[in-house]
Amino acid sequence: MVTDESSKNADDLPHSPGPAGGWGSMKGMARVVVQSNASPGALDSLRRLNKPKGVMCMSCAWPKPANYSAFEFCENGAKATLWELTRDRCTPDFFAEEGHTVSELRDWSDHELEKAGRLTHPMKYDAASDRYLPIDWDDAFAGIGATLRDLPRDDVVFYASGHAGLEASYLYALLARVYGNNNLPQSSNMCHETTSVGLTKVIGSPVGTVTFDDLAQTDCYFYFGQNPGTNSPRFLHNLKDLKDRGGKIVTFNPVIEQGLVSFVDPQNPLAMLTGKETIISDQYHQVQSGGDVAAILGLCKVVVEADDAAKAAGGSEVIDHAFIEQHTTGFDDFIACCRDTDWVDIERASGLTEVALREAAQVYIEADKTIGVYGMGFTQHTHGALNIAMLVNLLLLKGNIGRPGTGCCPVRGHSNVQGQRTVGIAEKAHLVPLDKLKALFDFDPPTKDGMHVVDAVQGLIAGTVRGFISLGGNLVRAVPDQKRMEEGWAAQDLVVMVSTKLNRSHLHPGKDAYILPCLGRSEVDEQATGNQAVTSEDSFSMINGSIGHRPPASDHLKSELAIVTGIAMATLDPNPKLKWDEWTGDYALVRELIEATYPHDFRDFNKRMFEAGGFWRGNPARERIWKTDSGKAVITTPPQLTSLGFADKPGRYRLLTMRSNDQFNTTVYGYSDRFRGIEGTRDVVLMNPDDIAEAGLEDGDTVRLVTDYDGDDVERQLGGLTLVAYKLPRGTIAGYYPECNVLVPITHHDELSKTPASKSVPVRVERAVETG
Ligand SMILES: Nc1nc2c(c(=O)[nH]1)N[C@H]1C(S)=C(S)[C@@H](COP(=O)(O)OP(=O)(O)OC[C@H]3O[C@@H](n4cnc5c(=O)[nH]c(N)nc54)[C@H](O)[C@@H]3O)O[C@H]1N2
Ligand SMILES: Nc1nc2c(c(=O)[nH]1)N[C@H]1C(S)=C(S)[C@@H](COP(=O)(O)OP(=O)(O)OC[C@H]3O[C@@H](n4cnc5c(=O)[nH]c(N)nc54)[C@H](O)[C@@H]3O)O[C@H]1N2
Ligand SMILES: [Mo]
Repeated sequence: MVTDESSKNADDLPHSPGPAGGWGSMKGMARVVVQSNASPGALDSLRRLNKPKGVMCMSCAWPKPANYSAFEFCENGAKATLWELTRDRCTPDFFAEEGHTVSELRDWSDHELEKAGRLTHPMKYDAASDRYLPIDWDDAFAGIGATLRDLPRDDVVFYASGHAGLEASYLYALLARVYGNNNLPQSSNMCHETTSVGLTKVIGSPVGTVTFDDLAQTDCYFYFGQNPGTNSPRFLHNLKDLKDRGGKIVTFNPVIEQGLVSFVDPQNPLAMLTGKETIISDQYHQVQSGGDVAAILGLCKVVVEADDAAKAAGGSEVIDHAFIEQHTTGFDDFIACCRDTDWVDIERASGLTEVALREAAQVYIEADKTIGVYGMGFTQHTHGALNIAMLVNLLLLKGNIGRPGTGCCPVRGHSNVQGQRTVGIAEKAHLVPLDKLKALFDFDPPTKDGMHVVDAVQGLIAGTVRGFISLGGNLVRAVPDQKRMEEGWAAQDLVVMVSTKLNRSHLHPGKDAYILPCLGRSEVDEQATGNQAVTSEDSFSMINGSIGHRPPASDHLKSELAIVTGIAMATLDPNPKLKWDEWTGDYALVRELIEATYPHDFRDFNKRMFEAGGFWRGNPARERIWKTDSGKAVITTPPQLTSLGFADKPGRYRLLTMRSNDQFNTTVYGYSDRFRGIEGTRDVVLMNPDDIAEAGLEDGDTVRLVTDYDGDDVERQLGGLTLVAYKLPRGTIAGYYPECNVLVPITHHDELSKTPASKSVPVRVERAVETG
């Protein structure tokens, strides 16, 4: 149903949770200082966050400004840091305790598991006692190496969560290739792979085109499906800056996210004392899940009309025709589609009214410079790449890419997720300069494409994946079809997890299972040539060095890089060009290798790594050089009006899985989602009150969700959820990730990139069967 209710001026919105930032964020931080049992020196680490020669935050990938302020961190960056610097320890004694067999630990919540503290010793699973027992590093490496040498090369997967630095990541990818495969899936396969594939298709760049300078110069943000208040809070400062300059923000999101409503800068004493909040979104449009294709088509339709009218009246054009002519293909077909598509269809598919979309389009028409922002609300759909192509269409119409103050801004997740791809963690062989690797290291790199996360999970379910190395992350909990995947995971010959904290992926051990505990980024990484720095790449393609200062959580930890080289030396045949030992002693040597492999991106790497704000790797699309097949930016005519892969039918809802303000992915810090007013539990389903009434249910009922997927006959359900009446568009419901992962079918993914469509899962809502 389309009502004007779905679109609001910010002044009309409920402010009940209070603005993002402000005292709420101070309280949130204070609470986590207590909850995380942070070490006394942890606050010193916060002071150093995101500053040159300091620690680059281990939370999100939002860039670090060159002109940093005294406190260059946010509430959630602080939480991530303090969570890493906890005094709690998960020691061999923990694993030996009564009630701590692996089977028993499976009953613990994600929060309880990580709360056990930092892992301190390498551990190996012992099936006889169903416990992890301590093991020496040398024995662990030898055991892992022996099994890896026995396994068929194609059956082993080298997964990475986007956290480890560029140096460890480069060597990890090298290890996989010398071992003999390109099975290098990464967390971005569940995240911004849609960007890597979809954006490349239309503008020839796998990454965003904006930098901080653009944020400082823009007039306007069109903001889709990203939640800065929780997932990239430092962005709120840039949004506020724009508002202070009189710019406009227009938001499209099914959920009213507080960070996009209002913000009090916690670093501004006057604002804190007076509680003066900045209204962030001038317009907030509650598009239905999957409805952005139609919404953006509506915006473009208005732009085309306005351009026609201006031309007829002899006024100046709205569309930048000179740019379109010189730089794009597909324009004529697309504007024909804009003209031909009826408003009733746009309204039905978006859930927004023509009036609301006209109001939004007017802001776009009037702004000289616009930036388009998006996150998981775009990428995690069956036709997620189409969402991205539509946003690019909108931007291209007015030449809003490759001009100062404009561009396309995907907001990345993990702090080094983008960089790991840059330095070779890639399952697609053509993305890697294999000839350079061959010349540098004197081996024949495999040329066959490796597995994506979705392929790996399917391989695990089918029993064809037999060995799994995991550089960070918690894949068992992060992927779709978690229940089915657990069995396949446990049937493997070898599972090796390089981790800082205990998680669910440790609790389904294969025949041989190892937990290899590593240093966190905030800790001193002492090697033969002294304390080592590591580097990472943020959402704006800026490369930053990071140096840990805290004493390690245990004397038995190794760095991620040292663990990678330890496995390599125990597994691979000797080769004088592979100097694993030397590289471990001096990470600067690894940076030289990265520079030799990617000379254009990493020129003078060791010299430039501590430049304030980082050094820029460059992006041709920003210079209007389009590395597409046609050499031009592609304007896409949408073949359909939603990004959904299924039809609506009575009783079928679109479930979007979301993050709370108290988690980092599968790491659950606590149970307070204060921006959404949900406290004390994560077992909830949010639903529009009219939908609740129509389904014959009541607010507060206990319900279960049942997947209603046409693609297979597998039964998927999740019970014990409390129904919460919530202001959502009709037909769209929301629940938390990772709890809802059992409901997501592994084959339900973006058609181009295979990114799981976790923001539109077809489900039914059923009242829980009364027992007793
Ligand atoms: N504190 C904290 N920070 C994090 C993370 C964390 O878990 N906690 N995770 C990190 C990672 S790996 C990532 S990828 C990012 C994730 O950051 P985001 O990209 O913000 O991801 P989500 O929180 O999953 O949800 C995105 C938003 O999309 C909206 N949405 C859902 N469906 C649709 C739709 O169809 N259309 C539109 N327009 N909007 C929709 C949701 O309501 C939500 O506001 O954050 C990173 N930073
Ligand atoms: N339904 C649904 N599913 C989703 C999503 C969604 O929105 N909805 N989001 C997807 C997204 S965007 C992503 S990125 C994935 C995330 O998937 P992953 O990246 O695999 O998972 P994380 O939860 O980030 O990993 C947490 C674990 O990382 C380890 N860790 C923490 N710090 C370090 C470190 O410094 N080094 C090492 N080696 N290990 C460390 C800890 O042991 C911790 O338990 O999940 C995806 N799954
Ligand atoms: Mo992510």
